[in-house]
Amino acid sequence: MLLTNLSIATMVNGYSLIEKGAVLIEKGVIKSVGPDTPKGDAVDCGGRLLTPGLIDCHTHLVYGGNRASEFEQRLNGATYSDIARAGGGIMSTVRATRAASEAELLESALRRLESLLAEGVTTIEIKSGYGLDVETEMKMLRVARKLGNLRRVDVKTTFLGAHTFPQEFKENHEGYVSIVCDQALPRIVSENLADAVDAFCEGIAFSVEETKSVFKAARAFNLPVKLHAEQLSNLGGAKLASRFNALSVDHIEYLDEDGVESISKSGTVAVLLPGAFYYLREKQAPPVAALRKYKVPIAVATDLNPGSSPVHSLLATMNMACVLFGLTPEEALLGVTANAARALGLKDRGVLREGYRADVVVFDPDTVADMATYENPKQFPKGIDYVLVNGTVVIDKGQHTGARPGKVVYGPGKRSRVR
Ligand code: DI6
Ligand code: FE
Repeated sequence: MLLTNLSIATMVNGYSLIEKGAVLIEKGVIKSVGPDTPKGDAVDCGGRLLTPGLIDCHTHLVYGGNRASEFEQRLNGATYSDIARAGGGIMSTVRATRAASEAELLESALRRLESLLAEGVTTIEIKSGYGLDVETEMKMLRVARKLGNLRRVDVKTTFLGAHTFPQEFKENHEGYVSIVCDQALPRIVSENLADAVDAFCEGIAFSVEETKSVFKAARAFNLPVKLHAEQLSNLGGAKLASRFNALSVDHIEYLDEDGVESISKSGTVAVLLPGAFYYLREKQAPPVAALRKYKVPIAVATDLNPGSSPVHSLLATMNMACVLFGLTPEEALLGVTANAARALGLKDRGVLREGYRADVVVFDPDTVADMATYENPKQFPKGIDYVLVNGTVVIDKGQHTGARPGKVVYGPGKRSRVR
């Protein structure tokens, strides 16, 4: 397949654009990217923008219940931490997720996933962390894996058993850390349910020492680690993460320059989550100037979750990263492509270059600034003309093609059917 007459954001060595380019795809892989050379058998893309498939590298897409009442409580003066300490917050979603069947979790997660896919997301990371017991954590991870079989999207899963301490272990932290490390993790590894391990290092969740135990256990199983760090306060989680060569530290509103310097040395990606900053009405923005100064790769993700970021749009999130954190549109695009791939440890995608996966998006907006402006797109859905995943066309002229793995039928006039 040859796509021609394109403006190509290759993202090779940072943001770079080929003004009039073409890309050749063969067997799911990019064969060549370069200047346009007119040929008969090509798809003329009318000068549109071609980017790597978008990567949402931090989500909590699988969960039960809803937390709208907490949004209301915060608007009446309660803080996110107050609500968590009173047994709401993450624990409220834990109760709903434990009560939900696997089929129910799958159904609700699919709806959220669809809205991301319609924007050109081709790889998504999904965390557990609303089970906080072995069975429910595994249930969440199985659902996440299944989503990748039901739709043309590559799903990477992350075990977040260390999201917070469940009610029954409030007074016995050691006991819960042991469940995470000695019971949940070995079973999750033996069933190949997780690609990485994450923790929430915060006053209302895991201390630095407790996080360290989880990281040690993860590394013993050869799983890479990531960390929710410095979201509400500066505990030094990012520094710990850098000592474990973490793939990423996420949120980092309260990260100081010292912390930025340490993650710059370990090659750890800074994942910014403007949806949570926006939704929780936070005041302290992440240290973007220091991240630039130390050349830390910056990624941007939705953090899609019911409590702090019920945001189902990666394009809107790019816009928030620009408006709230001052990223340029080019930085925002890097954040959902090349740097997002890095935050997941993926070396075969995120840039358009020979030998890489043919995950690409042709946008109706013609420039990166158009994308980040999030202006009303001309095409349905969401300004996407074409999406290719691994070389297979999954959106064609804005419409799903019905190219689905497995037994799910989806397309114009058809209802999706989940098995
Ligand atoms: N920080 C977050 O933004 C998510 N987890 C975390 O540690 C959301 C957690 C929630 O409120 O459900
Ligand atoms: Fe999160």
